Formats: sequence, C-alpha cells, structure tokens
Amino acid sequence: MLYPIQNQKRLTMSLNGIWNFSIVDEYYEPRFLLKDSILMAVPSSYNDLVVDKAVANHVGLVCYEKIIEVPKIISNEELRIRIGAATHKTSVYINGVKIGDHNGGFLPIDLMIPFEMIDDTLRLSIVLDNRLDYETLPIGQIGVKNGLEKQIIYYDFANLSGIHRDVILYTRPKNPIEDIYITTKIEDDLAYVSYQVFTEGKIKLVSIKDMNQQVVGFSSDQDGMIVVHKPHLWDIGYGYLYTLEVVTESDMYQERFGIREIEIKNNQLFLNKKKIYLKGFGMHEDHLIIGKGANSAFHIKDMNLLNWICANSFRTSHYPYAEEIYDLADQMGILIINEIPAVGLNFWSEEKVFVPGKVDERTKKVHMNQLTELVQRDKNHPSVIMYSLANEANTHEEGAYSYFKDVFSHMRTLTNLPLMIVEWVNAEVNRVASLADVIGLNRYFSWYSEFGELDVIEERIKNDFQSYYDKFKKPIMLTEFGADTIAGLHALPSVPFSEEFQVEFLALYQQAISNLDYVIGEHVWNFADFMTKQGLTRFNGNKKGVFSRDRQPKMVAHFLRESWKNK
Ligand code: BDP
Repeated sequence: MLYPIQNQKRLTMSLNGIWNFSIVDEYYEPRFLLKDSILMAVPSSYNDLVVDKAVANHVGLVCYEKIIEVPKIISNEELRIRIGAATHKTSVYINGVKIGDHNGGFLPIDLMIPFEMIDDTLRLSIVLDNRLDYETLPIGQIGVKNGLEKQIIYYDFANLSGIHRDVILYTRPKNPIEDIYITTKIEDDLAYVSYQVFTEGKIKLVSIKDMNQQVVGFSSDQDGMIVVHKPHLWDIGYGYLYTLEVVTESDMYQERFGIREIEIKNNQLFLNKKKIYLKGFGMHEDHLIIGKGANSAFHIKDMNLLNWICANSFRTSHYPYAEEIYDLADQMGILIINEIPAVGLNFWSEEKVFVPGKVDERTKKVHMNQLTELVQRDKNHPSVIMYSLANEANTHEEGAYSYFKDVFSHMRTLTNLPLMIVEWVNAEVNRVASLADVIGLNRYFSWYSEFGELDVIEERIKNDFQSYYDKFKKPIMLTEFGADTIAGLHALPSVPFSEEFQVEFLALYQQAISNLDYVIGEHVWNFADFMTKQGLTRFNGNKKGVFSRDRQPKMVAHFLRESWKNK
C-alpha cells in the first residue's frame, strides 16, 4: 500500500477539518443527511472534545459526515479516499451507498470511489464502531450494565475513539503503480537496492535520487536491482534518505527509503554492522484534548524530546502509530520497534490466571491480517528495525504456542526483520518465546510486586533475565520498567509516587541489567503520562511518564538524559 502523494500524475486533497458527527444506532445506514449532528474535528478522538459524558463514554456506533465538492477529474483517473486510521471498525459510504469497510483501528483504509458514483458533490459518511471483541485487536468484551453496553478492555489505555488520522481524497491514473517494495544490502562500498514494482502499467524508468536530487542509479526493469556506489548509510541521528522514482506510461511515484542493514548476531543487535544498544521508551499516541488524533506539531515535539533526552528508539506500544511519525523518525534517524495491537491476549485455558476471554481462530485470523496490512504499510521505512507481535499475551497458557506458531510463520513470510514478543510471564512457564528473535521483558518489581521495596530490584531482575537467557538463548530487551509518579511531588527520603522515587527506581533497573551482555536495550515505561481507564490505581490516567501528559519533564528526564548521553 502506497501513501497518497502529489506529483505530476496524482493529486491529493485533504478532507481534514470540521465534520458533522452524531451517535447512531446499531443498524444505522446513512441513507439521508445526518440528523441532529454536532460539529466535530478530524483528525481527533471525539471523547475529550465533548462535554456530554454519554458521548464521551459512548460504546457503539457513530457517524461522521461531510459534503464534498469534487474537482473535475479526467475520465481515465481513479478517485480514492484514504483514512489514516479510525477506531475500530469502519464503513465508508458515498451518497448512502457503502463502498467498503475495514476492521482495525490503527491501520489505514484506502478505497476506490466507483467511477459511476463520482459527481460534482458527494455526501461522504463514515460510520465507526468502537466496540472491541474477540475479532478485533485489541481484544475486548462487551458487558451490559443497567441496560447500557459497557466495554470491557484487557489493557491499560483509554479506548479513545474517532477518526484519528488524516482523511485524504486523491486521484491516481488507471493502471496505477499499486505498490513498491524496496530492500537494501550493503557490501563494502556498495549498496544493492532491490525493488519490486506492482503495476499493470508499462515501466519507463526506475531511478534512485540522493538527497541532492542527483540520480545515482537507474533501471527499466519492473523488478530489479540498482547498485549505489559509496552510499550514505541511514543511521541513528543521520536520517539520510534516497528516493526511488518509478515512472510508467501513465503513472509516477516517488518512494523514500534508507540504505541500512539490521542484524541479530551472537545475541547482539547490529545496525550497518555496528553493535547498537536501544535507549528510549514505550510510547502512546495520547495528548490532551485531541486524544489519539494525529497532529504534526505534537509529533515534532515528541521527536524533539526523544532527541533531547538522548534516546535513539521507541516502541509503538501498543499499536501502529500514524505514518507521519515514521516519516519523521526516518528523517531524524530514530529507530522503531513496530507493534501490532495484540495486547492482553489470553487463551481460555484451564488456568485462566490473568483475565477471562477466548482468543480463538478468528482472533488469529484478524491478527495475521493486521500484520499483513502493517508490513504493507511500513515496509520501506528505514526507521522500522523490528516488529513486536504481541504485548503481554498469556504465553504460559495452553493454546498459546499453536496460536503464535502460526502468527510468527505468517510474519516471516512478510519480512526479514527481527521479530519480538513482549512478555510478562516467567521463563519457566513461557511456551512461546522460542519463536521470537528478541525477547522483550516488561518488569515491575518494586511496583506491582513488592511495592516500594527498591532493594529487591537488582536480584529479581538478574535471576529473571538469566533464567530467560538460559532457557531461550536469545537476546533480551527490557521493554518496560517504570513507576507512577506525580509531577511535582517531592519527598526526601523518597516515597512511591514521588519524583525522587522514580529516579531511584529507574537507576536500579539500569544497574541490574548493566552487566548482562545479552541485553540489547532498555525502554522506560512510559515516555509521557497517558489516559487510561479509571481505576483505584489510576489517578486520571497512568502516571509512569518521564514527561507529563503536556510534555514537561519530570526530574527523571534529566537523570535519563545524563545516563543515556554516553551509553
Ligand atoms: C504493562 C503494560 C502497559 C501498562 C503498564 C502499567 O504492558 O500497557 O500501561 O503495564 O501498568 O503491563 O503501567
């Protein structure tokens, strides 16, 4: 899947802005103009834009509607609509007629508007269903309380809902360039750039341009290889991007890519044959007011903060982020572990130790579909160095191995990048980690267990990591460690929730892993405070952020910056 771009052959029009919006009932079809609507901003979560609790906490369907004027397009062009992401099931209608639907709230929907429907004025309606069950990712369950549907979720972030990413109307010629796959290999002073172009059209020219717009190689093959001499390698802090330009008889597309090589060898991670250590965070797409809405100003601020704190990477916990974020990471040389929204999966075994549920074959199908869509979307981003296939699944339960065996084999047909699984269970009972290339461990000693007892951290972490390594002989990454901290709460001596405690806590974890040579990185949980479901342990959200929700540093940010400077 290619991102809509504008060039001599293609036109893009943003449909972002103010739309009409209304809660609608279960069987709603937009046959007529939306009634009793309110105004709503796109992209954005609607939850924090309204003052009415019933809308903010709505479980079920909503409709967004906009009347659009269509510029006269030449008769041999396709008109398409692309929604970067909308939660979670989406149906798109033109003048009341459905043109397609999609399941997956964190991946794009890209649909052709049938030629016979195109008119000067179109009524575009987007109906969303934010309910989660066992055929969605994340999984969830619907309960009924006092006659009202309640969403039960098994993960720790708010089910913020809405059209979260850009809505773009665009044209492309008939016989378009459908897709382009690029892979790179480096040998001494040469880079081998292999590409595949998916099109029915006839290729005229495929060329590679460097950042000065100079052509450094070309070919006229549909699937081929171009050698780049003395390439600029994409690297941490050095987002050097080349452009592969494909010109066919009718179409043209420019795809940016980087020349870089990722490898796991001897339990270490290498970028361009140099050993690297990942420093950074598990993040969330989460902001005041706009919730999970994509916004370039917020994206830039987050990336600048990552740079400031000397982080080199982040995990897209717990779902694929907006494509614009990957574009920034590509340009700034920041590494991404790209995670699918498989969070809190359980397998309905006899043990049922964590949460009830019933992940089954249907869930697995959705999981695999979304992996396909994720790789289709992100395959050419040099910043993506690894995929995470699940966060904290109950991998000790019966059924987990057969489920993940299929998920991993499927993913291996789609990408050569290393695959990670992020675990909460112990090595002894883990049935799945052997399938992964890198094991991510989320650990909360002295928080969810042995609360406040900082002195247990070192021993617990060392034993736990060593038993993982002994059993699986794989590189390990500390993918989560963190303590809720109220910005501005100070205490000497420290107490849990104070800024001092957060510093001591993180420092002890860093100390505990510092001599384990199979550990390839540390990601603090979390980059910033974020909104989650309310609960006794959640005071207006999760407060494990190193930055507050409005992106101001807690004391620990300065500590991390110092500790990561020369790491
Ligand atoms: C981990 C989860 C993460 C939570 C975190 C926490 O992976 O999503 O937010 O715990 O409790 O188990 O803060």
